Amino acid sequence: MLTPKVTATRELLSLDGLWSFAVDDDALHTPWAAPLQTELQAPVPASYNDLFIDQKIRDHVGWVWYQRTVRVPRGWRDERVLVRVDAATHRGVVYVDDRLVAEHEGGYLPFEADITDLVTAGAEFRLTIGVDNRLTPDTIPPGTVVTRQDGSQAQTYMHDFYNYAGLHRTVWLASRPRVHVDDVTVVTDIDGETGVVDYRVDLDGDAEVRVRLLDEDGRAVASTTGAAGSLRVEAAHLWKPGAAYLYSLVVEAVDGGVVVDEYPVNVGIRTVAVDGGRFLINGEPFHFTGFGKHEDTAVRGKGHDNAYLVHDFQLLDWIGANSFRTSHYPYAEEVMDFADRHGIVVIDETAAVGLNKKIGGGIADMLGGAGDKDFADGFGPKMQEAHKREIRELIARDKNHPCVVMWSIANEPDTMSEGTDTYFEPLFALARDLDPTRPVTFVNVMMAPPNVCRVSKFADVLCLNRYYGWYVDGGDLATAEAHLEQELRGWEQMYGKPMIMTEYGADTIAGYHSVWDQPWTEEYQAKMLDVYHRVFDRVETMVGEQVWNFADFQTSSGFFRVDGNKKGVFTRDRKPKAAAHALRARWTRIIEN
Ligand code: GCB
Repeated sequence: MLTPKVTATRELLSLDGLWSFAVDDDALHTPWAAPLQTELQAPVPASYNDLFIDQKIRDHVGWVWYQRTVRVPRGWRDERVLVRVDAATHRGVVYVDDRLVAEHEGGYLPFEADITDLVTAGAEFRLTIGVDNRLTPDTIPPGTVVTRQDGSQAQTYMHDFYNYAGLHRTVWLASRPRVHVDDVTVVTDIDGETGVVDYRVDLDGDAEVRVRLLDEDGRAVASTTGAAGSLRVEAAHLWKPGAAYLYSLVVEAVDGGVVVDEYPVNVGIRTVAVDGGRFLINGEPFHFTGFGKHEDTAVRGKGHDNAYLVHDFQLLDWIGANSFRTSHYPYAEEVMDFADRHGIVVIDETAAVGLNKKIGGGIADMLGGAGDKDFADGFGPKMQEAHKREIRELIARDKNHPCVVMWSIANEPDTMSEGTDTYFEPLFALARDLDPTRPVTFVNVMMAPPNVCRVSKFADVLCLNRYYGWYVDGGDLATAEAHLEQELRGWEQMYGKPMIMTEYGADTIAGYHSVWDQPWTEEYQAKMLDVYHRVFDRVETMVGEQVWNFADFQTSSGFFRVDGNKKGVFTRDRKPKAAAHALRARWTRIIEN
């Protein structure tokens, strides 16, 4: 499914703004059938949880409803009309007047419906979107709805971020020609000084395909015809980390000499490869610096916000981060486009987080936490189906982004237990089948060291989350350093694959200080990261370091989280803690070399 765009043949209307909003309760029967009876309005995009001073809304389990009227532009008489929802977390249904037009599961990926036959150019219709925030043992991510003493329902889950819900990204009304470009796939290669751009176009309807590749000045540097082919660009500008260059592949569907559809795709010419213990971009060893992030800000929760997008990337640049991981779900397409444009490297992760009944709220089960101990259906065929769908939809959405250098199919799943290898093997195969050009990985949990993990053998790159000096050896940095080095050497010896530390960090209260090795202080966070860096510098196959986390973020409540997770190097409102300055000194040195 192509991202909606305005082109010579396509128009687009953002439906963002204030919508009528209601929480589903017994009184609300068919909320789509009539104007929503409610006093509330909610902004799109935003999570609804933190908007209202109402605990019931914040903790609501189940459906909520968004509604507005939409007028179809009068000029769209001869066009197909689509509604596109960039994200409905975690399940969405769309009604045009009283007709159901789309249903979708998976809270972080888009879906659309062709509503041409139900609407009239120039006229209004009622658009109602239902969003269900429930997670079950079969969903990705998984969770369990439990019934409290008073009979009300509560959502529990194993992952360590708040279960924000709602319409987190833009809702679009889009026009599309009847005969149109349905999909475009681009794969690039480098042949000496020449850039190679292989493309494939899927059309809906009969037409000829014409493509031309424009450089950043809009000059055509190559062109050809046909639904699939290869373009060669002499003296190509490569897409490089920190120095992006984007060509535009303009695809045209031509019928009887008339361009009936036009669709452009940004193309960064670059290669990605794993070679022994090295990770190569354009044939050169690449060392990842950066973070695991979250889509998370005060009040709007997981709602996409372009101001934070720009500011976060400014901070990444300032601190010397050349990469991030979309922990723990696919991010808004605006983020991916921005990373393409600004040369930031992305490890693109599915929403498969918390597939681990030995973890509660991100923490090993020994601490109690919110973990669901009866997660008996975990790793069943239903979950595997959902997991496959997440991989398919993620790769379909993001396959053309040069910033994406690797797929991460899960974060910290149980890979210790019997059967987890048979669960994961087909998922790796699927990802490789869908995209043979990028390495595929998953993120390994501390409970599954090299001799225990049953799944690392399938990964092209070892991505490890480690908390020596925090959950283990807390406050004892000397022992943490020894344990960390011992484990990394174990991985190196057993696999020899490139390794990235995809999480390491310490909860830190901004403004809390000590001259001692005192967990939660700014000094301790900086010192602990230093310990890791010393070890990384001694281990040859370490090809990356992504601190947990870019910024403080909200989690479910519990005695182990004080207003959320405080492992941010920046506060939730993006103020630097002391560690930010230390990281900046190290990373600017690394990326300049
Ligand atoms: C992890 C998880 C991450 C948590 C983090 C923590 O291993 O991957 O989601 O937030 O630990 O801070 O505990």
